Order: sequence, then structure tokens, then C-alpha cells
Amino acid sequence: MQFLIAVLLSALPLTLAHSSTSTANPGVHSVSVGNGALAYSPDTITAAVGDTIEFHFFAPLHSVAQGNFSTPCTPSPNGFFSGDISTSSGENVDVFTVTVNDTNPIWFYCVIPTHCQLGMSGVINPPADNSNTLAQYQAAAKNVANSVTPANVEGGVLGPLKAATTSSAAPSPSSKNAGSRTGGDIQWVVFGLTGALAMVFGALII
Ligand SMILES: *[C@@H]1O[C@H](CO)[C@@H](O)[C@H](O)[C@H]1NC(C)=O
Ligand SMILES: *[C@@H]1O[C@H](CO)[C@@H](O)[C@H](O)[C@H]1NC(C)=O
Ligand SMILES: [Cu+2]
Repeated sequence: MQFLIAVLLSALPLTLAHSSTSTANPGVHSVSVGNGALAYSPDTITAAVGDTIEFHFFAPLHSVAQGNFSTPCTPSPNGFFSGDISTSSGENVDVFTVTVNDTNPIWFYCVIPTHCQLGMSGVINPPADNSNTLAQYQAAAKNVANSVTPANVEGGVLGPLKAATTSSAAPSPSSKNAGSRTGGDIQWVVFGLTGALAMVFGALII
């Protein structure tokens, strides 16, 4: 019995610590990138601090980079960048997830040549007073000769979304690392819970 309690107590902190990141689900905003058009859908997102934006990439080749309003199709220093995401058909398994840290406007564009000029851009939390608008950004983008690609993939997490029901699935080999990774948390929670339950049943049988 002491052993059983020890097992349960040891599993508990693991479960609590990880459930706060895996199941606490502040606003998650899903954005389609180039799904049948040179556009983000939606292209305007209102997000709270702590919310996450999930960029879902479609064929054939798109990206998302953070930029300044005043310099369309050009990255902002230390802004996020997904890298160029090449997809043979449909939707890529990799999703680029960015966390919103404040409510300042965040402008973003696709770095693939001509895409930003043709209107592939968007904004998170546009100014409430309409001092800067996405329409203005897109109009100015038409006059930009060449889009600029950021030097590094950074500022977000690139990889397949984890489904809570596929705890035994091995991580996809195509999964790439863009700074940090949150994958695997759910597996450990399920593993811990399964182990604890097995101990309980084992103890009952004995
Ligand atoms: C973008 O804006 C930031 C902050 O206002 C500024 O420091 C930076 O120089 C700007 N970058 C470009 C390329 O305009
Ligand atoms: C929020 O902060 C994280 C951690 O520093 C960073 O990776 C991410 O790019 C930031 N989000 C934005 C929109 O700048
Ligand atoms: Cu694009």
C-alpha cells in the first residue's frame, strides 16, 4: 500500500505540471496559408496575450514572416519566420505556432517572390483607431520590388500538431525544430496515468 501511494504521488506532479501546458487552452487561432489563393485566411486576427496563432500551410510553397507596417514585404528585427514551407499537395503536416506576447499590431507576409506584392499579408491586432490598415499595407506592398527573406527560422514552433488521442504514435520524422518544441508532453501524461492505473489494478488484484 505504501508503494501504491508512492507511485500515485509521484505520478501526480507529472500530470499536473504537464496538463497546464497541454490542456490549458487559451485562444488558439487557426490561419490557412495559401489555401487556393495568395492569401491568409483569416488575414485579420484579434488575439489576447497568451493566445497562439497556428499557421497551416498549403501547396505548393508559402511562408509567414513578421514585418513592420512601414516596410511591407520586409522582416522586422527578431520577428518570427516559418521558413519556406514546400507542400506537394493539400495541407502540410507541419504547422507554425506563434505565441502572442502583447496586443501591439503584428504584421506578417509571405516571403515567396511576388506573393507579398500580390496581397499575401495579414495582421494580428490591427490598430483600433484604423491609423494603419491591412489595405494600406497591401497597397504599399504592390510597389515593393523584392520581398526580403529573414535570415533564420525563429520565433515560433514548427512541427505537426499533437493529437491527444494518438499517444502511442511516434513523432513524425519530418518534424523540424524552430527554436523550441512542446511535443511529447501529452505522451508523458498518458504514460504516467496509464502507469498509475496499472499499479492501482495490480494492487487491487494482490
Ligand atoms: C521595424 O520597427 C522596429 C521598431 O519600431 C524598428 O526598430 C526597426 O528598425 C524597423 N525595421 C525596419 C526594417 O523598418
Ligand atoms: C513571443 O515570445 C516568444 C518567446 O520569446 C517568441 O518566440 C515569439 O516569437 C514571440 N511572439 C511574437 C509574436 O513576437
Ligand atoms: Cu505565399
